[in-house]
This record gives sequence, C-alpha cells and structure tokens, in this order.
Amino acid sequence: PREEIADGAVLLRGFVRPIESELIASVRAIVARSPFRRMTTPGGHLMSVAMTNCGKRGWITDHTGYRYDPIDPKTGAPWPAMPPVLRDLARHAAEQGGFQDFAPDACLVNRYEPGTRLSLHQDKDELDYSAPIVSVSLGLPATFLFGGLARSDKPRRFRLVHGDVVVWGGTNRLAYHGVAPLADGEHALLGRKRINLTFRRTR
Ligand code: MD5
Ligand code: FE
Repeated sequence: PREEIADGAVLLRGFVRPIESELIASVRAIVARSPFRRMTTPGGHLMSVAMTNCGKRGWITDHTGYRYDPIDPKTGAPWPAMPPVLRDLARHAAEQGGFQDFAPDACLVNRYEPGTRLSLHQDKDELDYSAPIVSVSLGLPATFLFGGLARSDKPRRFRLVHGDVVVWGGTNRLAYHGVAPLADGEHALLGRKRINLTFRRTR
C-alpha cells in the first residue's frame, strides 16, 4: 500500500514489518556504541527527543549550532557504521517513492517516550535537497504534524504506526513538520517507546 500524502511524499504502511526484528537488533547495536542522549539547541533548549546516529555522518546540535559531524561528540569516536540492512531498506523505500539510487550517508535515530515531542521545523542542514529523506517508525504510534513550506501553514495530522515508512521528497522535502507529544502505551517489541530512523544524504 503506497499512499501519496503530498506532492513527492509517499507513505508506505507496514513496509518494514517483515524485518522488524533485524531493525530493532541494529538499533540496539548502534546504541551500545553511541548511546541515546538529549542535545541542546543553539537557543539553549534541551531537546525532548533523545538521539544518536549511525553512518558516515551524524546530526548534532549544541550551543554553537546544528551540523552533521563524522565524530560522536559524546564518545569522541566515529558514529557506528550503517548496518547493511538499514542502508538497503532506505534504498528500497526510496525506490518505492520514485527516487532511484538513494545512498544515505547519515541515519539519525530518534527516541520518543510518553510526552516527548518534536516542535515544527524544517530539515535543511543537508547540502543537496534533491535527495529524499526516508523515515521509519518503530514502537508506539505517533501523531505526525505535516505543515507546508511556510511555518504559518496549518499542519495536517497523520498517525504513524510501527512499521510505517515515509519517503519525503520533491517539493515537500522542505515542508515544516513535527511530532505531537507521544501518548503513553505499551508496544509488544519496544515497550513505552517510539523509535524513528531518518535516512539522509547530507552532501
Ligand atoms: C520523526 N523526525 O518522526 C521525524 C521523522 C527529524 C524528524 O523530523 O528531523 O529528525 S522525519 C520527517 C520529515 C523529514 C523531512 C521532511 C519532512 C518530514 N516533511 O517534509 O514533512 O522523528
Ligand atoms: Fe525533521
């Protein structure tokens, strides 16, 4: 099932259900080397989402700004390599969304717990907006807020559940978006958590 939710944005419901165990094992292996941590925005706010990364570069924020960096500032070591199962799933999902040869060099891993939210923002720290962003939802369901190209556009709400994948490309690559505070619940595989993987081509 392939739903075009906006121009260039395709929702693939249940796309990663067949490989859910491999994905969860990959996340555990990443987190064992580069743990989840809450980062501080340049404005001095502690983010509610806890993050880590895998791949050649990872997205970080601190008091100096947002950027992609090959080194995890928490460990001083490179981010864990992107496991082939993650790289391949991102490529196959992008193909379903109409983007051939997507080769992500970064995967940001977001952890939401009940009450965690992500306020409206654009993803614009990448150098080339022609590549899509592929987003994978695992664990508890979330209400995704999908706005327009102006911050003032009223966001539409989408429920994203375990196994769903969204390919964000085309004109909506730069749309404002966020996640409403996570509702409490219990997921059979992940407990009281939502994990989101976002695959990016940063340069
Ligand atoms: C999440 N994460 O559910 C979302 C999934 C982030 C973030 O937003 O920056 O870590 S990625 C959703 C996304 C990416 C790029 C464009 C658009 C949405 N969009 O046009 O709506 O944790
Ligand atoms: Fe984002």
